[in-house]
Amino acid sequence: MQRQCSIAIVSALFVAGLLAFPHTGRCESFNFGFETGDLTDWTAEGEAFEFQPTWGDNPTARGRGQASEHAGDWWLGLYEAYQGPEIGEALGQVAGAIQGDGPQGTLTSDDFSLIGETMNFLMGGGAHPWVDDAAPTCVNLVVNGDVVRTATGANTETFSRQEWDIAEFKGERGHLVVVDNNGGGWGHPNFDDVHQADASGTNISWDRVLAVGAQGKLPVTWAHMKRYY
Ligand SMILES: [Ca+2]
Ligand SMILES: [Ca+2]
Repeated sequence: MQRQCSIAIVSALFVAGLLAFPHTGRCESFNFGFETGDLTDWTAEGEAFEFQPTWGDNPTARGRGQASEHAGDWWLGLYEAYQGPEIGEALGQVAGAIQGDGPQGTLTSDDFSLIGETMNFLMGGGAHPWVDDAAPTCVNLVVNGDVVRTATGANTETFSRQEWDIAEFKGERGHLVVVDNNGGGWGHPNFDDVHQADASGTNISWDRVLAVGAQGKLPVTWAHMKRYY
């Protein structure tokens, strides 16, 4: 009887846990470096992302003299219009093809939990800041509807890694927005390979980030509940 009662209590707690943490238990990933070859986990508005992500060192392929130095095979390079030897060439694209600075738009990531001390990423392209430029090219971190961090390139196609201190947002949810509001000179951002890192500077796996539910707590799983059984 006692055992049946324990089972009933544990079952009730487990169901309650699932209801409280509806996003838990899923096998998720986040397209942090665009290595899916598409914009999975991101939502595009406008025309700027029609040919994204781009594949390989397309600036070198077009003779720009500024190697991209991206991570993996794929990255956001909003001047480019080459989606690689499979997807791109099936669409009639050739290596070195461009869309130029004209197109504009935004790309917004899915929400995720902020659990790190810092966030780091590869940033390139134009140096038009979110603040004080009517036509920004940048990447923003948005928390509770506010742009709390922002970064631009340095007017070069070549990536360099940048880092934000995000410790004060621990336990909050946020998302990234890649902004191209500029159709003129250096009117495009480049972006790739974003991570949160712990106090030692070690990147936190996205699997671990995604295991933290929308309420900012670790998910309740059957393994957790069995401790009470
Ligand atoms: Ca990449
Ligand atoms: Ca543009």
